[in-house]
Formats: sequence, C-alpha cells, structure tokens
Amino acid sequence: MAAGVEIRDIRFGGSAASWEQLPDVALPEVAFIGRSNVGKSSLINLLARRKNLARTSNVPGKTRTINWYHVNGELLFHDLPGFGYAKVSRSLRNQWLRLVSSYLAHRQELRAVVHLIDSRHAPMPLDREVMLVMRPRPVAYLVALTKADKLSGNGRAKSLKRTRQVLIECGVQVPVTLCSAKTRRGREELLGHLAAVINKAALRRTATGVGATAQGRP
Ligand SMILES: Nc1nc2c(ncn2[C@@H]2O[C@H](COP(=O)(O)OP(=O)(O)OP(=O)(O)O)[C@@H](O)[C@H]2O)c(=O)[nH]1
Ligand SMILES: [Mg+2]
Repeated sequence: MAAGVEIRDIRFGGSAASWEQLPDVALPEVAFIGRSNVGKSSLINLLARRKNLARTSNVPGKTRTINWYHVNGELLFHDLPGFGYAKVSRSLRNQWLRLVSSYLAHRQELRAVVHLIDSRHAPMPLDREVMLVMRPRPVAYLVALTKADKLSGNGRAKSLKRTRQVLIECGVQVPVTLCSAKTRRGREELLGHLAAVINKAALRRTATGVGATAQGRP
C-alpha cells in the first residue's frame, strides 16, 4: 500500500451552518459524511491522534455545522453533520440534508469523500443515496465501516461483504476499510487510501501554509 497521508499538524479552522459560511481558501478538501452517531468526529480524532480535537458524543446530532480542520496547512478535513437523526425537527433535519447534498454535489474544492457506515448495520436508504450521488462525481470516494471493535472476526467479514454488495448494486467500486476509534484499527489503511486518491500536484500548487482561521472549537 502507498505510504499514507502524514498528519504533522492539524488544527480547528471554523464552522459553517450554511453554504456561504464555508471557507474560501482554495485548499483541497476531504469530507467525512455519514449517519448521525456513526463516528465521524471520532474518526477524525483517530486520524489526528488527538482525543478531543473534534467533539464527540454518545447522543446523536452532536455535530450540527460543517466543521473544518487544517491539515499540514495544505489540506482541509470537513466534519459534516450526520444525516438521518430523527430527534431534531424536520425543518432542521432537512436544512442539514440540503447543506450536505449541495456540498457533495457542488463543492469545487472537494477531492475525497469518506463515507462512514456503522459496521454492525447494513447500509440504510440514505447511505445508498450517498453512493448514488457519489457515482458520477469526479471525486475520490472511500467507505469506512466504523465501530469494528464491536464485532467478532466473523461479523467483520460479513460486514465487509454486505457493504461491498450494496456498493456493487449502486454501481460503485471503492475501497472499504474496517475502522475502530477504540482499537485504532484502520487508521493506516485509510490514510494510505487517502494519500493514493488526493492529487499531490494540486496539493503542492495550492499549499499556502494557512493556519487556523478562527479561534475556539465547536
Ligand atoms: N466502540 C466504539 N465506539 C465508537 C467508535 N467511534 C465512535 N464511537 C462512539 O460513538 C458515539 C458517536 O461518535 P461521534 O464521533 O460523536 O459520532 P458522529 O458521527 O460524529 O455523530 P454526530 O456528530 O452526532 O453526527 C460516541 O459515543 C463515540 O465514543 C468506535 O470505533 N468504537
Ligand atoms: Mg460529529
């Protein structure tokens, strides 16, 4: 496997509740998307080797804005609000869904999408929608199966097989990585896939050494 993205420096950049508030710094972006509570913020912490860089919670609906992180001053990680969370109002849910869908469909700087799916469950209808939205996009697409520590070896094998089958049904063939924020499983594999898919030339061209653009954290 290719050497992974090496995260030398990662820091919180800011939060956007609407399209207009997204950062305008012309750096390549990697988005982490998935259902509420699937482990997006935890995965960013795992990749960053930081405990509390992104705030996590056992109550779904923790991340309500698009939060971005500067990586090595040359790349952004975007932690997206989870979709499918039933306990917020329909209008707020729709607002998040609109923000996430327009981000996926139109964001110029987007280079890679990491789609997180709970390894214990089959992909849900909204997950299939993400796969279908991603199919024609000229953006690298990776799937991470989270909370793999909660499954036996047999359960993990089944989870991989089931997810690959749904991806085939949706017409996409992409790397699928079993991950655990608890055992740190999948970190190197995922960073390896990211290094392979992010356009290094584009990174060098646009690298500006930009640091944090806002104080504090979400
Ligand atoms: N056992 C285990 N628990 C995990 C793992 N990843 C996340 N969790 C737990 O799952 C819960 C949700 O994690 P978050 O990272 O906040 O999930 P999220 O997808 O960012 O959630 P929202 O921001 O609400 O959409 C927390 O209680 C985490 O500790 C994992 O790999 N293994
Ligand atoms: Mg979150």
